[in-house]
Amino acid sequence: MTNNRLRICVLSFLSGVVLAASFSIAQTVAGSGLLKQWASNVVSRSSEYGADSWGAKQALGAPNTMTYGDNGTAWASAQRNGVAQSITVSFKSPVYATTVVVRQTYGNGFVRKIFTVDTAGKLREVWAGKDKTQPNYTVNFVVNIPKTSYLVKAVKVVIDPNHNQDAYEEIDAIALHGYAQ
Ligand SMILES: [Ca+2]
Repeated sequence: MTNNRLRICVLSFLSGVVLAASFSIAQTVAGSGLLKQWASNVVSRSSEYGADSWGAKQALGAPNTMTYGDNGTAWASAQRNGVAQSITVSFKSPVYATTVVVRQTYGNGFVRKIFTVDTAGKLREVWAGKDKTQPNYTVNFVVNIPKTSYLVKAVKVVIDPNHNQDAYEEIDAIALHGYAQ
């Protein structure tokens, strides 16, 4: 086997691993009991740019938008700018939550509020503040919260579409980390 062929084999092996990893929806960190899940269902959204590309469903599953910019593999609201927008997504396994991750891929820096939704459907605001996520890169905006005393089945993310007047504010994926007990 030549060096080049070897390199191609290694690369295709690595891309296979990445591909396999990107499709897993949930993962437990060995030994800790910490469950990390990507969103599995859209509960509601204020609006969406399309039913398929840029639709709310694009915020589900593991990240698949790997370049910063206006990509149909991420959720965008119907209007480039305007009133506050939101998306609520649910997760397969309710957890006592510790972290919410909002993967921003365009117009970054737009998250304004995060709510948890418990198993009875009750909303609680768990974060509000300044999202200092910078543009030009795909970024996992990580919000750590005190471990909730209740099981969380969904999260609502409120965004400001006016954060970047020249861009849509786009979310590729949303994760929930927490413990089953
Ligand atoms: Ca905008």
